[in-house]
Amino acid sequence: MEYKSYSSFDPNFLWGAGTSSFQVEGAVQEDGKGLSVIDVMQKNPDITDFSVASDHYNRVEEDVALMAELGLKVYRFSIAWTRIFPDGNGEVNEKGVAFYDHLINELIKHNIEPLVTIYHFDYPQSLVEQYGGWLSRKSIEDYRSYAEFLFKTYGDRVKYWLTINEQDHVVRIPTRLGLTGDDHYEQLRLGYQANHNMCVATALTIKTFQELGIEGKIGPAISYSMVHPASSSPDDVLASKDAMLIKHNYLMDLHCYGKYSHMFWRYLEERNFTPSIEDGDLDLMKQYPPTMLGVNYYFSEAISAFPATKEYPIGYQKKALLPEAEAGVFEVVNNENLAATDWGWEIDPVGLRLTLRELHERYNLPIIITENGMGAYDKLEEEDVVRDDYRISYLREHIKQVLLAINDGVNVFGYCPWSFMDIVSGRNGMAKRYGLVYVNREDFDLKDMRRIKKESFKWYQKVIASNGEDL
Ligand code: BGP
Repeated sequence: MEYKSYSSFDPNFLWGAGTSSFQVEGAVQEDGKGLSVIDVMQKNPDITDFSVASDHYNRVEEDVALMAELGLKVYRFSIAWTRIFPDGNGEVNEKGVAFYDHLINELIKHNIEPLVTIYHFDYPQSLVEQYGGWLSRKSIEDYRSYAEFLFKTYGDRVKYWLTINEQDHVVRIPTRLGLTGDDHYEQLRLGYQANHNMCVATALTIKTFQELGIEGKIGPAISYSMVHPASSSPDDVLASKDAMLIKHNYLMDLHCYGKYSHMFWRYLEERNFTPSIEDGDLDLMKQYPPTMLGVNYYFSEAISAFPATKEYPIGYQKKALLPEAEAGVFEVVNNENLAATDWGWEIDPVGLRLTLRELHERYNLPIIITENGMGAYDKLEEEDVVRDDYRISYLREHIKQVLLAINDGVNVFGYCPWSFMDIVSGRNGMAKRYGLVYVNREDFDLKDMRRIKKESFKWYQKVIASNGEDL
């Protein structure tokens, strides 16, 4: 029997790169833009705020020309909800609409596909003040009608739409829900209600997208870090399966099947985290599943059993950004087999192949990798040289695994390194650079913000020109 093996990428493979509105644009209150929870809640005196970021708002033509020089086939960016609707609903801000119209036209002019993230963490602060934001079911219609406005305004030129970026991060990082205080468990309880409302909003938005007859694909951009059992001990294997469910698959089961699995619902019940569900919610999700999937992959995690004890009773969570450990369920431990970045993220290209296979087997959707990259302390040397060979090696090894996953039968149609240019890291300021293009500013010194092509830019230019042959 003749087995087809893919020794190279499809000629139409979408080589891209990505950013997000709040991390790249700046101009947080210019031209009528309203405040988001990021502008209001995410204040960390040790790192820069997002008021200037990479000043992309004022440098669109220059930046898109650089994307064209790089040879991008697709550019992933997010639309700031409060540039379009400063209060999240109600009045439209025409200058905000015009900004994205101009960006999309510039991309089309350079034959670059726009890949739009409808909402990437920067939720309207006004909706939090009006009714508690995602905690209230009112959030569902406001999100759907915002998305509908975007479809009607840009749907003639935008074929790829990402509904919500990393919904699990929104749920687990209270400030992104506009929550204050430090009652971790109460915030989680509220978070799972917000999660349910976001899933209903996503399904209704996909319904609207289809009813409008918009050409193209739509789906969430999920964060997915592969997990490995820390040892072959059956308890560690069980813990790794539970971790996969609690960190990732609970959400994809809702988006794709409108289902709270028996184990996940029990997990929620045991902790009094169960959300209120209205008749028809789950059927809606089941009826309007995503037609594509954006996958954000950076690292894998080794998982060990974490038996509950008197000191750490069942359900105890080490207060962490994302579920890092929960007594009676699992704990993330170091993986001695892997090197890590300066921020301790374990570098695991094979984990990307495993992630793609897992998603293919469970959900069978076309996939575009919407984030994959290495944050590092890049150094600008004499004559504007940035020797980020570590980033070239990281991206090269992950791209190799994407082709292997395609050989395994996974439908991957694009790859977008994070990030096109240096941007403000959500939690680490300017120091944690991801860009293929260096932006000459520091956290507290704007310098001249000039753009400088890193060694990885020149390398990726060849990768794209050779359709992935010249790695
Ligand atoms: C993802 C977000 C991106 C970006 C990335 C890197 O969660 O979608 O916005 O922040 O993580 O994270 P960090 O900047 O914290 O290294």
